[in-house]
Amino acid sequence: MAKKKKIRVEMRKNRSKPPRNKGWTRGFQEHGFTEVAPVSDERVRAKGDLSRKRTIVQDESAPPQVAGQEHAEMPAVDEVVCLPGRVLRVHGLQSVVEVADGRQFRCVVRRVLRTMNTDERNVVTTGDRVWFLPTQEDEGVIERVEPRHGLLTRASRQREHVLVANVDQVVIVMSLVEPDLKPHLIDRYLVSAAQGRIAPIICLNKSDLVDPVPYQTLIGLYNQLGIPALLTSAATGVGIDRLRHWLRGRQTVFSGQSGVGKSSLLNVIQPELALRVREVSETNQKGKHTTTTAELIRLDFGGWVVDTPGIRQFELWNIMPEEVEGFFPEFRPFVPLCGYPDCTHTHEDRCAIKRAVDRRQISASRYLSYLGMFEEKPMESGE
Ligand SMILES: Nc1nc2c(ncn2[C@@H]2O[C@H](COP(=O)(O)OP(=O)(O)O)[C@@H](O)[C@H]2O)c(=O)[nH]1
Ligand SMILES: [Mg+2]
Ligand SMILES: [Zn+2]
Repeated sequence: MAKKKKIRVEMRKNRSKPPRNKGWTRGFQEHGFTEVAPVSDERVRAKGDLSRKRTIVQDESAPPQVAGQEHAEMPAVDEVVCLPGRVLRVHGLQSVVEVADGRQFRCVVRRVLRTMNTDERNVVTTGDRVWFLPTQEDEGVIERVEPRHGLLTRASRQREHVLVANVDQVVIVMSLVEPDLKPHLIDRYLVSAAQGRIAPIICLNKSDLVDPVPYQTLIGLYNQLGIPALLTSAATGVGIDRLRHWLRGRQTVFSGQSGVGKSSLLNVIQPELALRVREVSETNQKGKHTTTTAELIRLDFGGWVVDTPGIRQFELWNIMPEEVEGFFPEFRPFVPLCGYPDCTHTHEDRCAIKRAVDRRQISASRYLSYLGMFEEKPMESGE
């Protein structure tokens, strides 16, 4: 979370700063003044105007632009009357916010915040840290959304949709079969995690249904890239202890196409979750239960998890073709060896990346993932 400072502010309508004499600090340095006279040429105001003050909470420094939010415009809040909390889930215009003592409030978002973003769904998202004004025992109005870090987003109808905010890591769940493993989809999820600054963990589930030995090569490939990858089974419990170990004390989002076993894994990790996972499910037309909204769930052994709904089409948000290369760290040593400084590693004849693929120094599967993303082909996740 960004550092906060508490400041005393003047409550006045006119927010323009009074003009200051900029020369006085220079005078201090040059002449060694021990005392600086009050700046005399500031406009004089009626005293009553300046004496009404209150404490507010603000970002200490201007935060970097983070996807899906315009922090600079976020209003300060009155911390005497507002409460800080965490958004557990969002239902349309209402969000459920939990405060430190565990109380939950149903909150709407102050209209001024809603108009700050063109994509209304992004104003408040699961995982957000907010300040809200309690209006009733269990109701309130969200006045401020804190700057986000660790975002999982997806492109949805030409807009960015933030699925969850303020998480440390993403467990990318893939099944070996039913549905079949799609290595290129793993690479897309990895790019998306890197974009949102979330550490990835790859979980290859349903390992009870096939011989898992042939998949060790793939696990080795990702481990070499510094990404933990493991085989799991929600049916037999394989890998669950390791997964639990990685989740302890952290904020984790489970991501992956529908049917790979995200909810099942969570239910094995913490059996009491069963009910709560079902709570956020809805029956679709086919009469099948699916998770429809992301919900933040507290783990008994410390930490939080978020189960996400399946994503129909995995489109990357806001990546220029020339930026794709940067998400493939194993390309880096070869890029300077390409024959052209602006080599795209696609059609060029003197391309060091292509040579490295031929020599198996770069995985052919990863290179194909690169090509797919470079050409910006959205990928069916086969839902
Ligand atoms: N054999 C086997 N089936 C699994 C495993 N994990 C999940 N399933 C089944 O796969 C289906 C989809 O699981 P679900 O948890 O709803 O997937 P989600 O859409 O990713 O949340 C269900 O029928 C589960 O029982 C596993 O490890 N092994
Ligand atoms: Mg599910
Ligand atoms: Zn090249």
